Amino acid sequence: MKNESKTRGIYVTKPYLPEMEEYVSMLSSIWESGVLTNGGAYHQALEQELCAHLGIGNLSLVCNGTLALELAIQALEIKGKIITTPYSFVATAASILQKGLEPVFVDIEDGGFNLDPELIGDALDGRVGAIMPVHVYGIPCRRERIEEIARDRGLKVIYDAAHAFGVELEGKSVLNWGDASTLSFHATKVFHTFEGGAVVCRNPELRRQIELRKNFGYENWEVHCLGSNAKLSEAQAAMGLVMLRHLERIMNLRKKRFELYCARLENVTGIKTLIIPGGVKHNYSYFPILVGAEFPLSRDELFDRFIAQEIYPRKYFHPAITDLSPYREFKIISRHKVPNARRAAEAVICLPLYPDISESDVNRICDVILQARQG
Ligand code: T4K
Repeated sequence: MKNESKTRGIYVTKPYLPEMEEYVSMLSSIWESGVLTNGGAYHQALEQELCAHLGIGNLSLVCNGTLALELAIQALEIKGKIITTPYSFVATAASILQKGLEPVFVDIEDGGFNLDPELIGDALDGRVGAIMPVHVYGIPCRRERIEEIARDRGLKVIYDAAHAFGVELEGKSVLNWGDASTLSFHATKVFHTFEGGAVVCRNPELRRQIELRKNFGYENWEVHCLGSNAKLSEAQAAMGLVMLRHLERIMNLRKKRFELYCARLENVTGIKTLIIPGGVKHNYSYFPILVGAEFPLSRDELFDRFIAQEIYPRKYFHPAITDLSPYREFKIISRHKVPNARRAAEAVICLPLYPDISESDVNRICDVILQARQG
């Protein structure tokens, strides 16, 4: 955000904000009670409402999606290496390193964005303790194959579900998969609490372990384990409760704009749009396009055309994590090559998508692409 003037233009996203009065009216009870954090009334209410809304059993709110990943690794007592994807936001791999473990990067599927389960076998050795796939852009991973491998080898599975709030497959939340799933409630996400996140799990004992670790390891004034401070405040939880009231509207608006992009860009030679697989209830979180060799401009030339018109999309996720300097310098990259991730990273542009982007702005963005196509 620092390089963008943020005064004019169309940005990749814009946080949904309710009427300020609606949010401010929530604050009076915080003032009255004097409880600002450490699991107050709003915090508890939000955890319950999210479980009901998402169709999940156990959820622990935390201060962001990165700490959610770190806490899940810690609470599941994973050691050694974690197999993950090079095609994600850097937080996915950083969480592994922050916990003193080694990421092992396995390529994504050819023609997709998620970790390719068929390549996991080549990366396995006795030091691998877990698999950390990402539901990139809210498209569910190939769960059955991933969890079959995990079962056979006794590995844990943590899904980085930062993009998958509200995503379902065949009517059931993907957040129920694996040992744990993590969410991000950052301002740029479909559902936000300014900053925030959560760990979702089926096992209530695992939730208890997350609860302990997000609060210094404390329970009943005793320290039971190593912990951190990863709590969500009452003011943030209040935002989440307000956001839940607006969620249906938010999703409908996103869907409309997503469908407008699809209608206008679906048949443009050289441009690939995101395909939502059958049976998936999506959340319309991102609108990535891939700029192919048949398009008259390179990805970067098209990107520059947008910038010239004060349209600020993003190249999520360029470069592949394996090409980021800290990850290169420390020689932590596995022997496995990641050509599909690199190809996607070189071709991707995420177009602006948020609830109140206007129809005319979406049309203007599509026109930039169509005009470039026509030469
Ligand atoms: N796993 C995955 C797969 C993730 O994608 C992420 C985060 C995580 C884990 C970690 O979750 P958190 O720890 O963040 O909860 C953004 C977000 O900061 C990050 O949450 C997100 N993924 C990532 C994909 O994108 P930036 O550096 O691109 O954000 P920024 O500040 O440049 O904002 C993008 C645009 O949004 C700006 O052009 C303007 C607009 N914006 C942004 C903010 C923060 C606003 O209008 N208002 C705002 O307050 O990383």
